[in-house]
Amino acid sequence: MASKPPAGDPVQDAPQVAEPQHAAAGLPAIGHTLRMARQQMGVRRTAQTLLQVNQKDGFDCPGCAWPEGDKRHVAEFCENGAKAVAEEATLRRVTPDFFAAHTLADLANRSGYWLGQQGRITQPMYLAEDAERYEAVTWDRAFSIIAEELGALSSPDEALFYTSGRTSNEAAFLLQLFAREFGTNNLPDCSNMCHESSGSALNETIGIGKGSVSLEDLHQADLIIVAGQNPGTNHPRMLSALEKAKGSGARIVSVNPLPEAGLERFKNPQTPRGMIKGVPLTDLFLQIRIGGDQALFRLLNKLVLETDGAVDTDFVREHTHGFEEFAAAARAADWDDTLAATGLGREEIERALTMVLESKRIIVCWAMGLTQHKHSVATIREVVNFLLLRGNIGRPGAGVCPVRGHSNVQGDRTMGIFERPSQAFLDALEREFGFAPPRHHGFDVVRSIEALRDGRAKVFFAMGGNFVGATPDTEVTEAAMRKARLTVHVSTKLNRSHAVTGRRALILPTLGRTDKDVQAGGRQVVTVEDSMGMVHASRGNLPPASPHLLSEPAIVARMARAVLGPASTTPWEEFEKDYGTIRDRIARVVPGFEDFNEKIARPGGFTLPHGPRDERRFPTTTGKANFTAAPVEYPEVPEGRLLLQTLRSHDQYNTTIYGLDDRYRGIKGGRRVVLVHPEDARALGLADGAYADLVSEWKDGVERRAPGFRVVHYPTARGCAAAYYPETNVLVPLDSTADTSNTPASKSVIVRLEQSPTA
Ligand SMILES: Nc1nc2c(c(=O)[nH]1)N[C@H]1C(S)=C(S)[C@@H](COP(=O)(O)OP(=O)(O)OC[C@H]3O[C@@H](n4cnc5c(=O)[nH]c(N)nc54)[C@H](O)[C@@H]3O)O[C@H]1N2
Ligand SMILES: Nc1nc2c(c(=O)[nH]1)N[C@H]1C(S)=C(S)[C@@H](COP(=O)(O)OP(=O)(O)OC[C@H]3O[C@@H](n4cnc5c(=O)[nH]c(N)nc54)[C@H](O)[C@@H]3O)O[C@H]1N2
Ligand SMILES: [Mo]
Repeated sequence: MASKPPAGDPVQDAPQVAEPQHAAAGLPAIGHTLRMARQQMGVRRTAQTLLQVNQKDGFDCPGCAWPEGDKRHVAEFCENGAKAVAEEATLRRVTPDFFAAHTLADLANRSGYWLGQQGRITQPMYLAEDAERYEAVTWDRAFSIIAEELGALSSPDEALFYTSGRTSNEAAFLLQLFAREFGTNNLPDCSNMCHESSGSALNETIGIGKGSVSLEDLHQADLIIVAGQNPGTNHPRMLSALEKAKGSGARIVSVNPLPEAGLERFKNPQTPRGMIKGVPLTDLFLQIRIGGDQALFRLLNKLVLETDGAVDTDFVREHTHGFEEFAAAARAADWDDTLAATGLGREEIERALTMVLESKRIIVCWAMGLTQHKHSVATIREVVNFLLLRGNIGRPGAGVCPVRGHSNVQGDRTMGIFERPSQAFLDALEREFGFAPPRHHGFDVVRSIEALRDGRAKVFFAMGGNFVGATPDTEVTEAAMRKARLTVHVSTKLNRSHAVTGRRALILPTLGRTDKDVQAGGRQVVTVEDSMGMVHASRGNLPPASPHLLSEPAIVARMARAVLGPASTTPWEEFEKDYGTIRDRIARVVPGFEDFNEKIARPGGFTLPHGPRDERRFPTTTGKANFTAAPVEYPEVPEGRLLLQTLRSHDQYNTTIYGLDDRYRGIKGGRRVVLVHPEDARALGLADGAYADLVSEWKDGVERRAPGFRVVHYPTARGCAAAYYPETNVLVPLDSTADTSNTPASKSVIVRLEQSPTA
């Protein structure tokens, strides 16, 4: 299997390489922001939108899920947030004329970058069976096509309802309600590929799958460990919080195979001093081998256990379970094994230990560098062990901080977008809506692809996202998708999933965060939940991209009426008219949302309850915080092979490509690059500037190949390599997933590099 860059693309991928940078943000970031925003939106709209981002009466930034502080700056956005806004608020349009001019084959031959650059989709479009192109369709006809195909299934479990994490709470609640009334728990979501490992590990150990810290906690911490995360690109506003923490005396340890510019030094564009000089953020950089984190935390735990007075014995006695078994496993940790697993030196680990022992309040932040490996759940459990040992949970300045991706991915899960809902949630739905929801588990993302591949699923519906672009094993996934009878995408902009479709396909264009949402009941607001469990309102203020768009809640409500018919007693029409009526139901179904409508009327919203954070109450099966004692694992890489992580450049939002540069890493004008340590590259006979095919090796013996990557000699950890997603998703085998969470292991792919003549 080989995946080539699309041939029909006018944009040339020709990377130029300079030295990586050592600081993030500052003046150049502002210049980039405004230039890109003006290109997409023009001068007036740029001013109109950017000043509304993350303000208390404005809209929630469709970028990342990092929270807003209480005192907001007039420009409460970052370079990459502004790019996300500009992408959505663009003045470019994809009209029916566009689809008349571009056949499906043509679209399938374009890059994701090109597709995204065409602009906002303006009308519902339909691809009939065997048709060469999409044609405009009315909304009524679109819903009747969905009703026809769903009605023809032999079981509701042959339908899949995917959600990406930009969807509002209101739309997410309606979608899961509709799916369950229709009869299935097949509600895969982007979280399955993202923080599922965090949710799995945290649910089991502390009883709630969410982070336990607030922004205030970060500001008060003595030590912040940032592991497997690149905030300078993916959560730029987090740098301000780290800067503030440092100002109050915190120290920062970065654990990463790559030296990431944002963690080295931050130039805060909101302060004059910051803009010029910047502040160094990282005190200790542990350049770990990919997948070495569990071993690192296990050894630190052993060393803490062996230090007199280092363990918070009161906390351990009163609030935890399983200490003895864990301590026995930790005491068995071995220096040599750890040094081999991590690639670190003994002195570095000892320095980290000293910092840990000197710190009363510790926070560990992490993202995809910890969640996308085979042993991710065990790794995050070890992080929890580490925090529990010294009582670093449920008190100020301490705790777990999984930093979420999509702006409402956490909220979507709270609203019930989950293929394995709790019985308590289903009971509450049943009580409130008077139907019997299905009780058996549904399919997650990987199982959905398998079901499509094996003909067990036939209709695929997506509330946002780019399923075929974001999922692993691109060729397998695309073939699976093409077997579907109907694929439906509720989207703002074009992407690969509109070009690789089932036998029939629909594109349903929708309002984005920045668009004004007016329904029969007046102007609507929606709500979102950030990475720290704060729920607040979001109000778009721009005239919608086209008069034909429907909001996400309206689309679900109308689909539900067309599919379920008069048999459904759910007031779908009311819901569409006035989202306040949806929130009234959420208030009665989801704990923590009592008086929802009143609470979001307050500026800044409200914080959801969190047992471990608020009162050291751990709603686990043991009623305590659980220590765990999994065997230590780390990837073993055969001779002559490298361990590849697939990650984000500075100019993309997941599969949405903003541009071809990765400024902080010194890459310009191209994305097909592979970053390799100079000595590893030399050992493989690959000069800087040589071209190579990336070939993944997996136990099924199938060859997965991504051709034509420019080799860049780069200071990554030894034995490791890095290349961008989604170009490399073709290399990630569908069944290479994390234990328990089933998240694709897209940060540990064993590859060989085969020299190729050129790009
Ligand atoms: N601008 C922008 N913002 C975004 C996104 C975007 O694409 N663009 N995506 C959003 C989403 S959905 C998400 S989930 C987040 C993603 O945010 P991140 O997780 O920061 O994103 P990645 O680029 O996947 O970076 C993973 C980081 O982990 C490191 N890493 C890889 N493997 C390991 C390992 O084994 N151990 C350790 N310690 N580190 C490792 C990598 O070097 C890299 O620094 O960002 C969100 N925000
Ligand atoms: N190899 C590899 N694969 C990965 C990852 C990785 O690190 N490596 N990361 C994984 C992670 S963390 C994630 S979260 C997933 C992301 O997976 P997805 O969330 O499915 O992908 P996105 O690229 O974020 O989706 C972009 C599309 O969303 C649509 N969209 C944007 N805004 C809106 C809106 O307001 N409403 C609607 N209805 N649609 C909208 C647009 O049409 C746009 O093209 O990818 C995963 N895949
Ligand atoms: Mo994500």
